[in-house]
Amino acid sequence: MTERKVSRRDLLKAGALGTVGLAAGGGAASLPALVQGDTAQAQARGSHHDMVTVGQLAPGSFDPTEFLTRFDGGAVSTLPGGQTLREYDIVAEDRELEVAPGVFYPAWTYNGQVPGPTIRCTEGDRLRVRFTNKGSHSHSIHFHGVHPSNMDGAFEPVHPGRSFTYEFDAEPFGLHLYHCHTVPIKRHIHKGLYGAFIIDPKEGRPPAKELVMVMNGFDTNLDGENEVYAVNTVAFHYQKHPIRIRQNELVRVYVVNVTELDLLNSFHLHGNLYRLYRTGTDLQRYEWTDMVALAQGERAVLEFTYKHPGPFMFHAHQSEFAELGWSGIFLVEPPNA
Ligand SMILES: [Cu+2]
Repeated sequence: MTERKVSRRDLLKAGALGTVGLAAGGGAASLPALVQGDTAQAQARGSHHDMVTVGQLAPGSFDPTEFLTRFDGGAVSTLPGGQTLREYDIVAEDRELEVAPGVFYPAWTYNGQVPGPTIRCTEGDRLRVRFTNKGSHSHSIHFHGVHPSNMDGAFEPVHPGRSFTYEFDAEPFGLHLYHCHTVPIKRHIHKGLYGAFIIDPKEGRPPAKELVMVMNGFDTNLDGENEVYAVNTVAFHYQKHPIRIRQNELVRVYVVNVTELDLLNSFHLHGNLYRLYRTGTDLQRYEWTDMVALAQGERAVLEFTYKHPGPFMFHAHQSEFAELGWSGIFLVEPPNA
């Protein structure tokens, strides 16, 4: 596969065009044509009311739309005594990712994807995670949450060709994450070894359309700063492929920030406010806002319903991140549409 190095400035230009907005009153039908890479051409063609993005990924690439709603409950059985057992197989392997059309990143992955699978269970379940390292470097899995020291993944790197089984009870309920904890950690996380880890409360949460968004970034030219920002890896994916939701439908977004090389990331919603449940560990107390800033490792459960139909943006409120790919659209459709 060819690797095209893209400077921060090149993508910034493409991205800025990508975020100038939608035609007034536009729905999915009026989402404008895509322009392949060439920003001069885009500028010539685009009026201020066109949304322009930068081409398509190769067929068969990781699909962020599918990832949004794909939860992995593992292989479920019941232990003597009645406790639910969930078993997972997680394999670390090196794989090249297409993080924007024509822009490739040599990633380290869990199960061949970045983010890794969204692990989901209920508080009190027993988790058994068989980790096999088929990558080129030593790795581990460090889960956030409560568990014994020897299951923490911090002190015993799993060398290439070796495996290790992590086993612990899932607690407390909330939105957590998992990631490699092998030194240098900055490199191992930035390379792509992370995923969301949801522990549901025993009583559950109210029914909703549920979405997982992992905020990440990629230093594609190895200059020590990110050239590409996204939720779920692919720059501008949800701007090109808006997330369809219903007017008055309850939407719950599990947002995890794993962005490396920047101190903060953020989530801003247009035309609405959300209930912000930090770490998802409290079902009662929330903040009513349209903006949250999260450091690496911080996460939050966001809940909202849209009063008005139409396209609404969501994006990092670091404008630079938004212009480099971390920008998307909710397309709110009337209930009878
Ligand atoms: Cu690692």
